[in-house]
Amino acid sequence: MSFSCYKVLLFRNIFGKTKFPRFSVVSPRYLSFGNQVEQYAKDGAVCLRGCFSQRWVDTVKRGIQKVFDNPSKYSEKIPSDSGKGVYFNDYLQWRNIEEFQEYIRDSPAPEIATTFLQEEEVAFYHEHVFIKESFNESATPWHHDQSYYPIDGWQNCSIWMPVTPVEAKTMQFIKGSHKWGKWFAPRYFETAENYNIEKDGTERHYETVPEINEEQHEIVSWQMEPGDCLVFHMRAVHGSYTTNTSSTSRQTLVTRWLGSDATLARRPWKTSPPVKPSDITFGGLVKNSQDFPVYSRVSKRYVDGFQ
Ligand SMILES: O=C(O)CCC(=O)C(=O)O
Repeated sequence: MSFSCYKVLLFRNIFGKTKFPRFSVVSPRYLSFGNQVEQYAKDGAVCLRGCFSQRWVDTVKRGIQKVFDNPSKYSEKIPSDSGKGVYFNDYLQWRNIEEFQEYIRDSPAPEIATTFLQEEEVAFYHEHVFIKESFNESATPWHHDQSYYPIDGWQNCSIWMPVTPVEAKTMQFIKGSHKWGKWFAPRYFETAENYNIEKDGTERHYETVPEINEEQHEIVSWQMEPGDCLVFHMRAVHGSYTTNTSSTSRQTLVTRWLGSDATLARRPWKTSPPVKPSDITFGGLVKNSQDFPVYSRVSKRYVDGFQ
């Protein structure tokens, strides 16, 4: 565990759990990750070691189990060709899952997001659960995330936090791909096909993700333990073509965070998640919507909270 992360956990442990609802008054004051903030800006993805204590691993694991036992209408269970296990994902359940609310509010996650985005405030966008059962070989096709979302703007990140050990080459990133200046069409995880353009009229051109290979691209990935996390940009190209060869399911909670320039954007397809805030118009700043809790690094709490 890095010294900086240790300080965060110590601070949390002294004060323990804060009461829900509404705002946490307890936050890490000394979060610093040395040159990893610059590395994130340059590479678009970093792995942070030991940032989440066992409390958060256990809390999130309970929440993930609840989601798996009671999936939403948005959930997907992708079978593998060999019939071994499923590749499950679901999102937008955080308002129903108190463990996720606790994690979003009281864990180091919002402070990590503000630190890596170098922002005073971040809006919590949504959460996403991924479970890849043992020996499932379903691929996560190379993609970047932002074109799935009705969100424009550069200041954003996802925090991918596994609650089980993760084998090397699981989540693979192409270094610096967030800065390619390209937008790629979203792809269905089940078929790897691009989303269909349903309504055009947007000025942006969305390309098909090119063939990715180690000769032409610098690919990074990390073996991880529960409590480690990845922070990655929503334009960073990533994927996974490896089978989960471990005897346990790989289980991850991803939280998505937006900074000061995030605006509501039109996409020529049904976005994923397929919901938009009703209180801002296209081009409007996301942080002005009541739908997204806003965390302040200055106040060390959510200043525009959970409803
Ligand atoms: O965890 C996975 O299997 C895929 C995650 C992913 O692609 C994402 O969080 O954007």
